[in-house]
Amino acid sequence: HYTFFSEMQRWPQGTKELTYAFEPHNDLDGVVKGVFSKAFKRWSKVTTITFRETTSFESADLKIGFYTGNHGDGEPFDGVLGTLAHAFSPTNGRFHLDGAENWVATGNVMASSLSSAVDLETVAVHEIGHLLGLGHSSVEEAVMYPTIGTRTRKVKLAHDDIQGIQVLY
Ligand code: TQI
Ligand code: ZN
Ligand code: ZN
Repeated sequence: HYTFFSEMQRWPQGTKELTYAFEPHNDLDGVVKGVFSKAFKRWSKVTTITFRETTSFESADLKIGFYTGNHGDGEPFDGVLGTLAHAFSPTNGRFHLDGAENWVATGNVMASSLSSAVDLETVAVHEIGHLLGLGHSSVEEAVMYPTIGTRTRKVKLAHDDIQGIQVLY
């Protein structure tokens, strides 16, 4: 069953659109940005919120960036595997990914020759759930389930994820 981050933290009632931006220094390519766009669409389909990319990192609601090791928020990344990413609860909006992971943005993570390959969209969908206010689910099929293997892809929202987010939005 789904849970909430804490005390039903959510974006303000009536929020119709949230903007997102990428850390300018990361210089991400279109393939990577496309993965985030697809991940956001999965949540906008089942809520009343839409997501729009902006180039203004400072003023965006959701701030996405890849960082390694200590990056200034007291939650350092740990290199390959372990922590893959973290997101803060509403309305902080920070979404950090561990730049040391072997990210696969093409969707064919199962075919990767690297045993440590991690599917970017899978992690993005999960972390966006946190950004919107969901905690972890006890339902194994849910994208908000707290563990996943490497070379695994789980990007489709389960009924449990949808039920949880629709309590909030
Ligand atoms: N990062 C954890 C996560 O997002 C951070 C975390 C640890 C956390 N404990 C928490 C967040 C308690 C909220 C509440 O869950 S992670 C997965 C999964 C991670 C894990 O790097 O371990 C995904 C990031 F579910 F697959 F294991 C993304 Cl998809
Ligand atoms: Zn961080
Ligand atoms: Zn999580």
